[in-house]
Amino acid sequence: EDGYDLWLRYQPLESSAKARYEPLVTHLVAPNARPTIRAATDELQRGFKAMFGYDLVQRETLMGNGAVLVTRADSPNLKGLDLPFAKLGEEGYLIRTAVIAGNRTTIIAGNSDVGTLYGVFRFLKLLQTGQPIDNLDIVDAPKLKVRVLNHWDNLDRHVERGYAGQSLWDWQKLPLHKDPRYTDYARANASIGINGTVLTNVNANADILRPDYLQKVKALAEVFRPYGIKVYLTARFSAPIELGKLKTADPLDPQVQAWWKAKIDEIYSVIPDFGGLLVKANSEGQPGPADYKRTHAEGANMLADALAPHHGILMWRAFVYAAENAEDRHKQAYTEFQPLDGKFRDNVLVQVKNGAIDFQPREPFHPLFGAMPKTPLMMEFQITKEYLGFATHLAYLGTMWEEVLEADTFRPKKGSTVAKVIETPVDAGAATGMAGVANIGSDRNWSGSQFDQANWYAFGRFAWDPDAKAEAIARDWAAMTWGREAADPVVRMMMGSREAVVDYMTPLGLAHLMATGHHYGPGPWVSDLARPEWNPVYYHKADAAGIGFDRTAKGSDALSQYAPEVVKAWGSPKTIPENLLLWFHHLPWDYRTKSGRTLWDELVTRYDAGVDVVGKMQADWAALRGKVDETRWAEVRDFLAIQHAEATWWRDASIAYFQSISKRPLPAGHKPPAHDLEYYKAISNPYAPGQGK
Ligand code: BDP
Repeated sequence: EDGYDLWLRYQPLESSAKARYEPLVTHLVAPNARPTIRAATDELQRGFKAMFGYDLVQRETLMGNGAVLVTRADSPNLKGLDLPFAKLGEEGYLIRTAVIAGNRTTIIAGNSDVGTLYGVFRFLKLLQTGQPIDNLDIVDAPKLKVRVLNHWDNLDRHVERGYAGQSLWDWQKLPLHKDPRYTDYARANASIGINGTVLTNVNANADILRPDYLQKVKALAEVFRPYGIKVYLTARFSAPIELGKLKTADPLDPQVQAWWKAKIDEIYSVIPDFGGLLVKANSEGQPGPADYKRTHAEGANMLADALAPHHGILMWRAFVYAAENAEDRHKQAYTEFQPLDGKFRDNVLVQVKNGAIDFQPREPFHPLFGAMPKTPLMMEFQITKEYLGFATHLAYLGTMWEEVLEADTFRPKKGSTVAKVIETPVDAGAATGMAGVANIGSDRNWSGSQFDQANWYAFGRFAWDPDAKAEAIARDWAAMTWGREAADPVVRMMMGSREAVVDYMTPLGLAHLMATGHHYGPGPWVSDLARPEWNPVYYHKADAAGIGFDRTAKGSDALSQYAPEVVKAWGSPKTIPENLLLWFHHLPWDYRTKSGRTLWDELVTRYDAGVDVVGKMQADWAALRGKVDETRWAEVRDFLAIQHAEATWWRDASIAYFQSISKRPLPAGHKPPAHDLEYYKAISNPYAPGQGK
C-alpha cells in the first residue's frame, strides 16, 4: 500500500463481521442506467468485493431478504412506505431497513441520484467501520449548498502552496486523454460530499478562459458530473484586456460587461452545468475593480449578472490587503467589505478566510462573520498546510476548524456561532458554502503525506456539517485509513497535533513568524521587507519591555470590529483565552500568566511543550509498527522525524531570537538553543516547495 486508496481501502472483513453482514447484503437492486446511480453501484460493488471477497449479485427485482435497494424517492418500489424524503433536500439521503413485499431490504435513497450516491458511501462507511446494519434509520443532508475545493493550480502544473507534487490536471494531454485518476479524485470527493471544484489558482491566468482550454475543462467536467461535482474556474479580472484586447476592464464599461457576458455564455455552451467563477481581486497585486475606482460589489455584480441567467454563482474573496493600507492588516477586509453589506447580487458569495490575517496555526475567527447579515458569506479554510509545516508535519486541522466554527460571534445574539452564520441563508433559497484550499497533487498518496489525507477528509465532513466534531471525524478516518485496531492511538495523535504546531511555532497568540516567501521554517527576526505587514516583527512587536500586538482601543483597535460581548471578553488580558493573548495584547515579559509563570517563562515552556508532543507522537507511532502496513508506517515514521527536527529548529530559533530581546534567562529545566541566533538567521531555503510565482 502506498496511500493511493485513501480512506476507500475496503479491507477484507474479519470473519465475524462478514458472518454478521452476509445475510443482510445478499443482492443489489438499482436502476443502473442513470450515470450517477451507476457510479454509486460501481462503488458499492467495488467495496463489497474487496470486503467480502466475492461479487455482490445484482438483480432486477427484490428477491428474498437482504436486498440493498439503491434508488430515488420516486421509485415505485418505495410506494406506500412512509419515508422522510421531505427532510432530505436536494442532496440528502436516507438509509432505512424496511420490509418490502415481504423482503427485508436496506433502502438507500435520496431525492436526487447524487443524494443516493452519498448514501451509498455512507453505507460503505458503516461496513468499513464495523457498525451494525440490521436496523438502520439514517437521515442525513448537507447543511451547506456549495462545498468546494479551491485548487491553487497553475496551467503549467505548478501548485501554489502545494506540497504534494504537481497539479493533477494534465492540461497538455486533455481533452483527449482523461487520466483515470480524475475518476478516483471524483470518487474520493463524492465520498465526503464535496460537490464542486475550482480547478485553477486564485492568482489567475486568463488563458484558462480561452476556447481551447474550455474544451479541456469540459473533459474534466464530464468525468466529474456523475459524481455530483461541478467545475468552477477562477476569473482574472483583467481578462477583457488580455484576451479581449479591450482597453479597460472597468466593470461599469458596457464593452467590458458585454465581453464577460459573451465569455460566460460561451462557457455555458461548452459546459451547461458549469458552477461559476471565483475571483481574487485587488489583493496581493491582482487586478480588480479598485483599479477603476469601483467597489468590490461593482466588480462582483458585473460578473454575477452575466452568470445569473445560467444559475451560476460568483465567489468573491474577501482576502484583501494592499500597500496603501496603513492600518493594522487585521482590519482591512472588514473595513472594505462590511460597508458593502446588502450591495451584492443574490448569486454572489463573499468568501472569507477563517481568520483576518492568513491561515495561521491559530487565529481568532474573522470579524466579518456575523457582521454582514445581508450578504451570503462562505468560509474559506486552507487544507494545504502552508503555515503548519507543509506536508511533512503531522497536524490534523479538524480541531482548528472546529474551534473556528464553534466560536460565538454574538451576532445577532449569543449562540450565533460561525457555523450558524454560514449555515443560515440570508434569505430563503440564498446560497451557503465552504471552500477548502486543496492539498491534492500528483503524489501517489495524493496529499503529500498519509496524514494530510485526513485534512482533505475532514474538510469534506465539515463542509457537509459545520457542526460536526473533529474527534468523530478523526475516528472515522483513522478506522478506514489505518484499520480499526490502530484507530485509538491514531486519533490520540491527531487530536493533539495541531496544538503542538501552534506551540512550537507561534504560541500564546503569536502569528506570522515564518520565513519569507515560502514560509518554511522560522523567521521571527525578519524586518527588512518592503511592506510593513510582510515582516514578522510587525506581528510580534517584541521589544525590551514586552511582546504582542495591541489590538485593543489603546492600540490598532481591530478588536472593535467584533461584537461588544467579544470586545469585553477579549479586551482584557485577564479574560481573553490565553491562546489568543498576544494577538490582542502587548504585555510585559514579566506579566503573570494563568500558570503563575512569567510571560517569558510561559513562552519558553510552550515552545518545549510543542516539541515534546512531537516526541510523544513518534513513540505512539513506533508502537504501531506491525499493526499497520510497513510502507505507509515507515513513511510516517520518517516524516515524524523530520517534524521533530524542524519543531526543534523552530523552538531553538525562536527562543534564541526572543531571548536576544527579552534578555532573560531560560527558566530552570529548559535547555538553551543548540546554536546562536546568527546560525538560525543564516539558514536559507531557496528551493522550498510550493512558492508563489
Ligand atoms: C496566502 C498565500 C498566497 C495566496 C494568498 C491568497 O501565501 O500564496 O495567494 O494567501 O489566499 O496565504 O490569495
